[in-house]
Amino acid sequence: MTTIFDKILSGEIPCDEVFSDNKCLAFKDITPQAPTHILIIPRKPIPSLQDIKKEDQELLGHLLLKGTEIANAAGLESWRTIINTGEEAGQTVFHLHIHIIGGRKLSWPPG
Ligand code: IU
Repeated sequence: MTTIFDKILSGEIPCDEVFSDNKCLAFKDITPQAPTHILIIPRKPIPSLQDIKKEDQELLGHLLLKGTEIANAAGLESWRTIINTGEEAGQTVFHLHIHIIGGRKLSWPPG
């Protein structure tokens, strides 16, 4: 199924790009929940963490490593890394994405 993130990856829909390589794209969330709110998405169209395979292990590690690099480049000392999985957990776009959220005090537990 094609999602809006596929259209962002193809360039059909613009984004505020933060980082890009041959495995992933990072861009600013269109509805930021904090001063820094960046999404990291794989170029591979994996719908959610429910769908990951053993073969995706290296890609997932790559996304997390890039998340830390991107958070550091944004000047964050603290941040939250979130992957909503499934509708009840708040997933609205079914193309795997990692939220990097920071720049303000974050409360716990999440809603
Ligand atoms: P979620 O984990 O599936 O709820 O996150 C989807 C995010 O994608 C959410 O934070 C939206 O604001 C964000 N987003 C976006 O950045 N650009 C878009 O065109 C759309 C959603 I649609």
